[in-house]
Amino acid sequence: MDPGDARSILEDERERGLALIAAATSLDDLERAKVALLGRKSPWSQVQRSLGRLDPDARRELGRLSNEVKATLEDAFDARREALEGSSEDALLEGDRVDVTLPGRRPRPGSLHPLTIVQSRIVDVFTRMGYRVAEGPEIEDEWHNFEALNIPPDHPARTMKDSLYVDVPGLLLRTETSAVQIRTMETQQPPVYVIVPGRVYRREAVDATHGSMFQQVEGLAVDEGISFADLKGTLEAFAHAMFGSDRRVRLNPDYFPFVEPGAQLAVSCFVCDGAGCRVCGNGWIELLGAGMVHPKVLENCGYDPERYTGFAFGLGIERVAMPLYGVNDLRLFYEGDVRFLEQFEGAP
Ligand code: 2NL
Repeated sequence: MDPGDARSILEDERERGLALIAAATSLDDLERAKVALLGRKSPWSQVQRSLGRLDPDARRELGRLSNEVKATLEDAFDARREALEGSSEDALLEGDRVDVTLPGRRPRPGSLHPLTIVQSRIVDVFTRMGYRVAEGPEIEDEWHNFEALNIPPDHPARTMKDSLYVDVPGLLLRTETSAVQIRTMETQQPPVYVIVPGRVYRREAVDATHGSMFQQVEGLAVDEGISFADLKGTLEAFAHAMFGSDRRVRLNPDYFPFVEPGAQLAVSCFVCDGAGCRVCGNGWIELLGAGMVHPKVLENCGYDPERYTGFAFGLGIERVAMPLYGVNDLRLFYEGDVRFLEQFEGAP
């Protein structure tokens, strides 16, 4: 290569290179410019390779120029890379920018589950009468769940068909919260006035009015001189507090092994006042089972049935909530559908 040509190529490349580097708008652009200017096939590399064939004076002079051009371009690359890196960071920051002046997105307020609302209303009615709240384990032994409640081993409620047993022999998911009242009586002397909310479990097919789990509130009063009239008066006061003071109540005979006598309490329908409608069917809403505590149950807990008497009752919260809110399918309470649940926002 002619030394004059080599010189002018190097000088051109310096100009072209500085312009190319300045025009690069991204780090990729810049990398491509570097290959074009100083890569193996670049004009600068061709001049570099031809230096060895020049005479010593020209080689020294052009060698110095070639190194100068390379150093100039590399400095320009480095400066441009720093500028581009800075601006890509700016772009990232810009993308993450938060406009603190925008109005906030208000989170949906949660609300109490309808069964929770009804449960606390029921419990409140009794705590205002002086009852204490008692709670206990959901996995029970056969003594507290059956034996102490006067449910003998051959009773149908005992079979696997109606109960859900766990893998430990003798333990099952409680079928009623009565076990908690048994535990209360075992550990304290009368007078006992307790209200017991909780989940109970049955081996039943799920349909509109039954589930394998339901929520119960049971009550127990044991003292000297408690009569069936106390049972009726207490439950009437409860019905009035839940459904309004115009309600009438009636007791029909019923059987539960842990009470004697046993009864079913119904309240006149608050929609049709006893005439019969969609909510109640025949004018009466069956609310709960109740009765005078069986003497054997008192005895099983170490109480003297000659001295103490008591009444007890048990209700499914769903049974109270359904007529109260006009819900006709129990499964709605357990599906977690927000369209159903949001209707109870702010419910009393
Ligand atoms: C119902 C009926 C009832 C009881 C529960 C009870 C508890 C003890 C002693 C005597 Cl420790 N009785 N509980 C009494 C009558 C009925 O429940 O249909 N529940 C959903």
